[in-house]
Amino acid sequence: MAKTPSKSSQKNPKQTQPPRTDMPALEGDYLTTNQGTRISNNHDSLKAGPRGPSLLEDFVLREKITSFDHERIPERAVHARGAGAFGYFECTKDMSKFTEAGLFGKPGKKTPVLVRFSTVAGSRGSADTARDVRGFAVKFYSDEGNYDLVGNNMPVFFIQDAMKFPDLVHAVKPEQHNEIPQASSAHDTFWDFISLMPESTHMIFWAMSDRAIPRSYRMMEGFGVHTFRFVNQKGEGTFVKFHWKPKLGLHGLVWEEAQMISGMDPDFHRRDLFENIEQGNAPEWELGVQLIPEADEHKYAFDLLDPTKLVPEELVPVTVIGRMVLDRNPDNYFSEIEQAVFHPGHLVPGIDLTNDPLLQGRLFSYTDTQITRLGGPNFHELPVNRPLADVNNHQRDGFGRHTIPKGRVAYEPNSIGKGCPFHAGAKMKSFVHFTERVEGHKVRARSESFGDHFSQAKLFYDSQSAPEQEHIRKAFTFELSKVEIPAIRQRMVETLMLVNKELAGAVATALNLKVTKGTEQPSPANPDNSPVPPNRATDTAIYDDEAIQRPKTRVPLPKKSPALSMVLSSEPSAETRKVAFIISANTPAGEVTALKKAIEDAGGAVELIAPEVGEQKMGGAKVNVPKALNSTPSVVYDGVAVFVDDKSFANPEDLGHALKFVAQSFKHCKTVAVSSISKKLVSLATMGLADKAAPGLVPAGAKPKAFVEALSQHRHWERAALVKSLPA
Ligand code: HDD
Repeated sequence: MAKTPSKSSQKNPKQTQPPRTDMPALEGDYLTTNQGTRISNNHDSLKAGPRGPSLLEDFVLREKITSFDHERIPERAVHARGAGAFGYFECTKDMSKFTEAGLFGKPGKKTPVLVRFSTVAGSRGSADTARDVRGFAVKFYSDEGNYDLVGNNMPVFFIQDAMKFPDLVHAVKPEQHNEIPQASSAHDTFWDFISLMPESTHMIFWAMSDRAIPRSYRMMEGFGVHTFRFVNQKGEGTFVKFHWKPKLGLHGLVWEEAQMISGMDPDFHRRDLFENIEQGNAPEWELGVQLIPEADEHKYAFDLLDPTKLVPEELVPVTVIGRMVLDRNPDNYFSEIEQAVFHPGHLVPGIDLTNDPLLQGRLFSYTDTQITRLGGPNFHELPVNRPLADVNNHQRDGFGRHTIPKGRVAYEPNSIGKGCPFHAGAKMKSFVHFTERVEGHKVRARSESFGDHFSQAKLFYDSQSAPEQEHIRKAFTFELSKVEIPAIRQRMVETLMLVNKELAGAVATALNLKVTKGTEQPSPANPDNSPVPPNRATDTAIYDDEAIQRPKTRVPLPKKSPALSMVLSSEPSAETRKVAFIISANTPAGEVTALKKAIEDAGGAVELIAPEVGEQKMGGAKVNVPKALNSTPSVVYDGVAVFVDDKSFANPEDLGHALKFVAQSFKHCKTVAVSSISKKLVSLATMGLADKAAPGLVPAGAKPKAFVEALSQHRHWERAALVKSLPA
């Protein structure tokens, strides 16, 4: 009689954490070859005489060098640079009305996760703080199989159709003739492409905003980008958009700071994530969903299937359904992060796809790329990729197979294996695709409902606070000033005209260009007759499928959406903020102790910096100093307290370092505390600008609380106008 599979959970009862194949630390063990043969000498190759030639028969040397030669695997074609951590997702709201996915079914239910954050354009060794989109990929090791939510820290994308992805990536990657620049979009080919692709306009505004230079991975949002579908047990669908909201709020760096960090601490984001998890500051996000009934598919002024559009929270609120905590660092980056495989097609029952043409193309790309990257089809057997749910099928062989299938049967149907494994019927929590009715003409074309490329860019820009708008203007100016071909700069300014004339005018002036009127010209790519500048690639075929019944009046966009602004949507907090204390032998120790306590009580951290590291005197106290002035830049801190004067240093170079540290902190709008001895030094460093009261400048004698309050503001953007003339 055939064995019936159990109806209960598919989870392998033995495992509650992502599976691992641990190699313990090798203490007390003998060195061996890969065959287990003990090695007598790991320093010298086998030679014919101590000064003679090495011998080919040295299998120990050859095995070691062969292994080394093949250590690197191809880096990811995009998102090569990244950092990851493990943790858990906890469901906080019963979503079973909308989805049968077990991980969203019961409040309190915990599911292990792996998250990998990344930049997109740079190579694996590139700097963390490049201006770029950040990948935000989450693998849920759910009882019903692995579910991957492979998103970004921006809710929209550059292009509408996967057909353009290789072009986009080739345009942003280093230019092919000289392989320059690394991890930067500030070059001709990128802006050439963008200026010819009106559909990229919305996303380019996000990419020029501070979202593209996050302070920390722990302080960014994540988005699923596409519209997905929840499917419940009755087979009913609901459109869903996913949002990750960080507990620490949304914060960016100053662009100049980001560039400096690229040189001074290229691992800034990886280090920040790793250190905070080690210190017990487990970063946390809420998972929110926007739910849209199937019946409302055509309700809005934009198309839900268009990945260059978001659904404003004013139209559809975000409902929080869970929280994610990252509390464990990888033990080995290569095994657990470099070999991790994410895929938008790794789905579980209850979560399904839509016909977004960008998503559809992704479904092919992610498996395909792993075959090159991980050398074959068995990447799911690597420990970090293995599901907790049982894997039972007749797939066999291939490079790097770990599983040892037993018995005679590798086919279905079979009788020799008692018919096992069986098909899982719909009631057995199997994946059943949402039964969407699909019909249409076979066309290589785009829906006319994808045609408005500017309204949401305008909404995004209009929703920003004044300093954020200024940062966007400066980012456009910076990037375009690196573009060598004048026609590209001109085309981009014309695009900006279609979003905001003032912004376009300011960028044009900064680039010494003339503002044209943004030629208003109807185009097939713009059925709504939104203005399109000339010289565009307007050869996208638009197909208006009359069978689609769209209501005559559709819900318009709001005028503003505060949720799109980082400044307007974040609460002040000093939690996990890092403050530098510059100290020396003549530092007033009492002031240090009081401020340190206040910062730590608020959840922040303090690091002492002095001319020398190690144990030393600070005022009357003895302290251990972890960081030296000559090797520690201001840009990796959120604020500074200056407990030194211009006479504190025996070596004039150290005075130079201290002056630079304070000047940069002040210029980058950070909180700066003056102590009873540092007024003159701070004045010298800031060219007298700090002599008067300034936002975020905490004067000598102020209560420690005042510093903490200022620190929790993140940056004091109001100071930007004052510090323009300070050199960096
Ligand atoms: Fe992609 C990796 C996110 C469009 C093809 N993508 C990759 C990663 C993230 C995203 C976070 C890194 C995952 C990791 O950490 O390992 N990609 C996105 C988002 C997109 C998007 C949010 C649009 C909404 N991607 C996209 C398209 C294609 C790809 C349209 C191709 C048609 N993406 C890939 C890839 C990568 C990848 C080449 C490189 C390495 C990998 O997959 O595993 O297949």
